[in-house]
Amino acid sequence: MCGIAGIMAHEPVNQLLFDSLTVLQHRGQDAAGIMTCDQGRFFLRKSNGLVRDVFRTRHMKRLTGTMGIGHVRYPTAGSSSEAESQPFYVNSPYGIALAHNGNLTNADQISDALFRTDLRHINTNSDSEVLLNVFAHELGKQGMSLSADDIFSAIERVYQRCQGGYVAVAMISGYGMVGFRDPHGIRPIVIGRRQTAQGVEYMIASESVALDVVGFELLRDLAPGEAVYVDMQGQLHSRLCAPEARLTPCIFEYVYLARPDSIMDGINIYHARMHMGQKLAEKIRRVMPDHDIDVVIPIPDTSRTSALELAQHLGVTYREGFMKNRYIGRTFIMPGQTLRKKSVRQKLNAISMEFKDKTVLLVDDSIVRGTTCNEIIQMARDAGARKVYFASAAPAVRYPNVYGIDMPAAKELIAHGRSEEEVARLIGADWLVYQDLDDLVAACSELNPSITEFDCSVFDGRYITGGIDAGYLTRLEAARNDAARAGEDEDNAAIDLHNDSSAD
Ligand code: PIN
Repeated sequence: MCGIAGIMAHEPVNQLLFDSLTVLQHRGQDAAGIMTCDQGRFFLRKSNGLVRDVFRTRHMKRLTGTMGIGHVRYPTAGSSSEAESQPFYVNSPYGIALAHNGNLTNADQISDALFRTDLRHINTNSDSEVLLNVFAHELGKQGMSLSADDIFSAIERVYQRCQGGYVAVAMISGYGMVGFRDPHGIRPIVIGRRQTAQGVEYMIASESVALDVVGFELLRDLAPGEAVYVDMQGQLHSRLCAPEARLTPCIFEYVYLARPDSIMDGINIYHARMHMGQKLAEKIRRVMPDHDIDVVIPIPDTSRTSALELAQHLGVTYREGFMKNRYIGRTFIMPGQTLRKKSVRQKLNAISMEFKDKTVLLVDDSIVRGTTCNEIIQMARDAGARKVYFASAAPAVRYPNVYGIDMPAAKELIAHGRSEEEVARLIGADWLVYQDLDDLVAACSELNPSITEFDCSVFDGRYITGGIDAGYLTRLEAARNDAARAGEDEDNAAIDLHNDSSAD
């Protein structure tokens, strides 16, 4: 999972991009980058680390220009080296920079064809570099100067060649800014505008919160298979570039990935999470009508919204039983299982009086590997709980994600091939309740009934794009294991071109 932003303005965009990447930081904390364009020249700063650490004043000063794109990364497939942080750049044709979120499921085949047929060299393991080179190659076929139609024709062919879930924002030197979204609309992307004294300005971003913080108003989500182009005069062009496009957004964005104050494909994330809590309460009433729950306690932060609604609908007290050290990163987002395990007790501490002699229902947004909830349940018992029940606002995560979320090998998912009772036993809960998938879908689609289908592959193993077989999943798993190893070895960087990586 990554975050992207692009701005075409009448004023310098460096600070605007910095601010929008900071508010997208939850989408990736591994690396950050900004590339701006000033009078046809590109300026780049990217490095491993948080936004606030990657960009120092001297880097910001060099990022001049009124057009720019930015990226925050969590590595999925590929390595976590600095050279593979984004944006990426190619110098032909025109000079193109691109920032990408998602995963191309046929990157290996494309990479091969790019080398053999298109005579393009890919210098990293990143599918984002593949996407950029396909885009560049297809643009190159359009001839000497580019019209909006030329750009859209190139993107039509990008959609034909690239499978998977992906969104991208790109800059073409001398021509403007482009945004596009895969024909299934799996990953999110929005466009916004701002009226200034000098004219209209446009911004493209992963989530609407990024528009909010820099004063852009949300125009809409990009449609699946759509492309938008803002030319150098600030004119917005758009076209549907995939004939068979159909919106099936990733449902996990609503469960956990997106910020609650974002609106994604017309669905308010906060509201969707409230609905998840209501539906879960209804299920608990159904399956355990004589429950003995004394108190509902959320596992901060994401689950608070659904836990509060759940408690209210169940008529049970809601209490904050865990305090979180806000200066520690999110557990889910840290690479490396050992690190993940170790950080739970550093991150959360129990308020004993809320647990003592009580039957508690702990609520989390999801159970992925099951390692943190295992620790947390033990903490609840140590704090004196009589019984510990556990509720997951999402159904059991049983299958890997291939569309850009770090949900690794099936065997690492605690619910893969296991019944709910087995999971309950493994995490040490006295009782476990998962959200039903139909209820999760309803919790979201009730807020935008025009969406009839979501990508629910992590729950049901149905990969909406097709083309995913056991062989692909095995290769992805191997790539992720390599990535984890590479992450531990910071010195493995490939030749890092064009980057202002001057020491801090
Ligand atoms: C944590 C959100 N959420 C907590 C992410 C843990 C799965 N995990 C997914 C639960 S926060 S595990 O709100 O951002 O702090 O099952 O893999 O152990």
